Parts: sequence; structure tokens; C-alpha cells
Amino acid sequence: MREIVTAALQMGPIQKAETRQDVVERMIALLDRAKDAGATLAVFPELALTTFFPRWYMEDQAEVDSWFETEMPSAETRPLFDRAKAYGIGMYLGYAEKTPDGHHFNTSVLVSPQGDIVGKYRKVHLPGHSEFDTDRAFQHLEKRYFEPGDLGFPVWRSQDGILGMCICNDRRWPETYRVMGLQGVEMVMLGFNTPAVNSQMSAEGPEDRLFHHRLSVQAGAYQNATWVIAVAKAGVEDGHPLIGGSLIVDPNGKIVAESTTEDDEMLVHACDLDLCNFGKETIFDFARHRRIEHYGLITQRTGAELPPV
Ligand code: CDV
Repeated sequence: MREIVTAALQMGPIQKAETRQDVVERMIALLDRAKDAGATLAVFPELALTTFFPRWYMEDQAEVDSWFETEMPSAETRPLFDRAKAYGIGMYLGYAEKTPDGHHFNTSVLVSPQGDIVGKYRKVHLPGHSEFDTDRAFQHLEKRYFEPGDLGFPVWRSQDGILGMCICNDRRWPETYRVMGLQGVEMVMLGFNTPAVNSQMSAEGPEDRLFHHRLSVQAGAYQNATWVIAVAKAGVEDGHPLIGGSLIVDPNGKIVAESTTEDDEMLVHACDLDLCNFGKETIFDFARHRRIEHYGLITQRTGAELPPV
């Protein structure tokens, strides 16, 4: 048995006016709970340090940059890193990254229980749009503020397992999980901020959003025989509701823990990585069963092209 006692640390809403210091205090309080529960891995949401700023249209680059981190840990996040290290808890942490040469990414890092950043991931699938869209009930400007990630979907050996990361919209794409599955991933961690209503179709409300979320995460887990830890930033941010539904999903695709609030909340589960072995050695033994000679279109074609009429 190779167990990682994993804490999914859902965060309630963060209002636009709240400071990183306020938020880090809340995150440390969640870490305290994770420590009490015996966790050695804590998973925080996407863009965990601020409100979900891509809902706001901005033209002033200085204002945009105020939502980004230029170093990690920073003065504001150092206390979180110090507490996690003191507790021997590794972390997944999502934040907006501005690189020294001026690139902007929606990023997560994997921190070891010893406090070192051992992995970095930059969100590949950026949803939304880049200009103000009057047809939407609210804006989702990730394509304006971020570049698509340039690091692919690596995995890392940590805590005696093979761990991978993705971010929010990535969870809806089977390619995300499969690329990590082909590297033997045993736990995929992801944070998300998912508006409770579709900005382009008001009939698609929270129940539909939760359904699509669970469907995607459970399928990714089952089809790659991996644990998936999906952690929300939830609740109402300045009038804009986000779904909760943080999940811990086992390698059979079954939900073993799900959040019940839209506030700061901890889910904890002892995730046995050896539970991945059966699926990886039988129905999803990729080496025996995949037929890559028929999968060429997946990398040759981006959008669908219809057959001739
Ligand atoms: N932060 C996100 O990537 N949100 C998207 C919304 C826009 C659909 C998501 O896939 O949840």
C-alpha cells in the first residue's frame, strides 16, 4: 500500500477587495486542519490567492499585472510555504504567474513536503475570449490575460507516487489525462473556478455545471486508472456565483469525497496509489490495448472537419 493522505482544501469566495494577506491567513487555517487530519498533501484551487479576476475587463496593463505573482514564494505567500514545510505537507497551489521576461500564465506548482517547488504546470486549455463580449451575461477573459501553457503535461515523482497537475478547463479534455496517463500518472491534482451559470446559455445552471464537472473528472480518473483531486474556489464573488463540488475520485472513477458547502472546507482521504495498478494492468493496460495507428487525427487536426456531403 502506498498511501498519500490527501486534503482537498476548497476555498470559499474571495472578493475583489480582499488582499493576498487575508487569503493566505485562510489558507494557513485550512493547512492547520489538514495537519490535524494527518494529511501530507494539500490541494488548493486555481488562482487561489485572489478573486477570479478574468471576469473583469481591464485595459490598463499595470492593473492586470497587479493580479499576478512575479515570484513564488513571495513575501505574502512565504508564511504558507513555511507552515506547510513545518507540517511536512506538500502542496498544489494555483496562481497567476508573470515571468521575468513578461509572459503571463495561469500556473500551478507542486511543492514537496520538504518545502521545495518540484513541479510547475501552466494551463494549456484557456477558455473564454480576449475582447469584451456584449453577448455574454458576464465576461471570462482568460484568453486576454494568459498565454497557453508552454510546459505540456509533465508528471513528477513525489511522496512515493507519480503525480501530475492540470487546471480547471483542462479537466474537460480527455487529452489532458491521457498524456499524463501515458507517463503512468497515479494522482492528478487540479484546481478550478467554474461559474455556476453558463455565460452564453442561462438555462445551463449549477446542476448542469456540476454534472459536467463530475462527468469529466470521473471519466478521466477511470480511463487512466488514476486518482483525481479536484478543488474548487466556490461561492459568490462580488455577485458572481462559482460552483463548489470539490471531489476526490478514485482510480475506478468513483467519488470517495465531495464538498457540501461553498465555503472554506476540507475533504480528506487516504489515497492508496496501489489501487491504480489493477486498471493499469488490465482494461487500461495501454501497451497492450491502445491502437495508435488509428489515433493520428488527434494530433494532426485541431477543429472538426466534416466529411464531404
Ligand atoms: N476557470 C475555468 O477554466 N473555467 C471554465 C469555465 C469557463 C467553463 C471551466 O471549464 O470550468
